[in-house]
Amino acid sequence: MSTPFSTRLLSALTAARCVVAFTGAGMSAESGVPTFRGTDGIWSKFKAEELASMSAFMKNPALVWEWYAERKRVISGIHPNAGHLALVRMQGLFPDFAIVTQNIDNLHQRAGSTMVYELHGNIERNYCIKCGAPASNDEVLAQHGVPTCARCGGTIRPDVVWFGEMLPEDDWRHSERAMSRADVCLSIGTSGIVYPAASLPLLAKQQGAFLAEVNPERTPLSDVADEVITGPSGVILPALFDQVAASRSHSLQY
Ligand code: BV8
Ligand code: ZN
Repeated sequence: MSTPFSTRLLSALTAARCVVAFTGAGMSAESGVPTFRGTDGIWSKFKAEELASMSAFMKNPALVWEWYAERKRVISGIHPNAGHLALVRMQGLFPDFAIVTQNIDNLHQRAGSTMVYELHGNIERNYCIKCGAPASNDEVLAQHGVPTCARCGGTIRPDVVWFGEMLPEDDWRHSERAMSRADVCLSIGTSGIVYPAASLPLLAKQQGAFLAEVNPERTPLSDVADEVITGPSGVILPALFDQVAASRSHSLQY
């Protein structure tokens, strides 16, 4: 594919010490995971507050579990795509590289990325609301309806952040620090409307990072970004890796 990247982006990445990738559901679209707000988005069938909130869970735990069990089954049957793999290779190019993801699908880790901060939890983890005991997907999916804790009989929930819930403190702090020291922030496959996550690329930019967006559509972030790269991450990221790897090895020789 012809390079859609500006010299400004390529020189920022060639000179960069710290690069942070901020990813959303669009990162996994080419793996077959439906996004939240796109035309085929999951939310299009449901409204967020109907399912991804503690009040929805207390009101109708069976419906919420039906939705998560279905998503767990979808996610267990798919694989990281070329975009995930390109970010694994990018990690090897920079002395300081991190992924801050809103995704709960575990695909960055399955692709081989090791510096991953999960802002909204992980669908492969579950825990008992009463005693906090962790429960595996095998355990919860083996039970029909609302799974209960083997230790205390309490109700089990997915280990994800629901609307109105706090984000995990450690991951949040590490993400803020990474954004504050980033030379380049790549915002990939996110509509940028869920807060406080969506404030992170803005923080990076305020601290002086070059902010590039990878998305087939424009988002609220597009007007703030230094570079908007229009296209699917599974195609853009491998091409970007190739260009940056070549440019960085060239600059090391001279
Ligand atoms: C909190 C986990 C407070 C669960 C999720 C009004 C204004 C501002 C904020 C609020 C407000 N009202 C309420 C709030 C707060 C609320 C919020 O932001 N609501 C939004 C909807 C307005 N936030 C919260 O409640 C957060 N908590 O605020 O707590 C608090 C404070 C103190 C003390 C106690 C409490 C918690 C938010 C977390 C919710 N959990 N997920 C689950 O997944 O089941 S959010 C959910 O949305 C996912 O995590 C998802 O990642 C996230 C963001 O969506 P995106 O990832 O961006 O996905 P989306 O589909 O939207 O976009 C996909 C993009 O990809 C599109 O742009 C598309 O063009 C693009 N794309 C498509 N294909 C490709 C592609 N890109 C690249 N390549 C492709 N091939
Ligand atoms: Zn328990």
